[in-house]
Amino acid sequence: MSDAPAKPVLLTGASGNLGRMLAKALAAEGWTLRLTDITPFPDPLPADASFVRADLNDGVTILRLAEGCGAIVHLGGVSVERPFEEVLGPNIRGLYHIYEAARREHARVVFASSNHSVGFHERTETIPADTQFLPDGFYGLSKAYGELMGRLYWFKHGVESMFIRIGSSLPEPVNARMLASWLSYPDLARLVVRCVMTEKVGCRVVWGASDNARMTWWRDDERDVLGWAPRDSADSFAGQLAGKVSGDPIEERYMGGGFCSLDYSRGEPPPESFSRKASD
Ligand code: 15L
Repeated sequence: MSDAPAKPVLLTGASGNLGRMLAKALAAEGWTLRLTDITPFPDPLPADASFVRADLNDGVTILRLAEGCGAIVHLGGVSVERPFEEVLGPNIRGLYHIYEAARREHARVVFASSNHSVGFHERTETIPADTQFLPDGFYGLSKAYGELMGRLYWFKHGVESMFIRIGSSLPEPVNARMLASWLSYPDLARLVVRCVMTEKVGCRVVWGASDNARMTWWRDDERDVLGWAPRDSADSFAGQLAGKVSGDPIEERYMGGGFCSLDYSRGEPPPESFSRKASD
């Protein structure tokens, strides 16, 4: 795909599904990787990779792990909706540790943001990357916070960030929603490569979805700066998945799907979308 970066790359959340996939894919590109996670790395270590078990709450260890790195690919932290107290440590304080490390090392951050930072936008909308954050839970809120943290560090300290608002990155889409939101593993790996290897990026957002015909939700991001375009598509799964819907009106109404209906206690949903009528 491309040359390897001159300096090592720190990959957090390395033991998760996306971390394991990226560790393998980036190592195959000849990258020198420092892998970290709070749980042990379950696979054989790829060539030129090391692994250190660490908690994102532990700022001193994060600083040490980032020493000499040119980029931090940050997938670590809570990756699903959880109670606030569980999200707080890894996703809020932990993110501060990542950005402090990036500031000290003059490293770029590639942040695994999420569609759940904007999950309460309606599926009938087509939103640009600079849309309002409408998080659909504490997890989505932590991703919005992460993007704002990146902006703070860019404007105040010149730390570069690429925010990838990942849709649904799984080996295959598994329901009708993912016919829109799916991001294939190879498309994600190629995107991360471009996020690290592109010479100057500043601080930008890219929607993380494959070339899906149903992907009418997200537009106008900054992929052109990276020279990235998705190559895969969920379309061939449409026959088997188009009818795979939840029956839950909240889940099916909003982009964030099941994260929106989780712990939903509003009663009647607002009659109009937030973008059209903010006061509802
Ligand atoms: C995410 O951000 C989650 O990490 C993942 O578990 C999926 O639920 C995905 O979003 C999604 O929206 O499908």
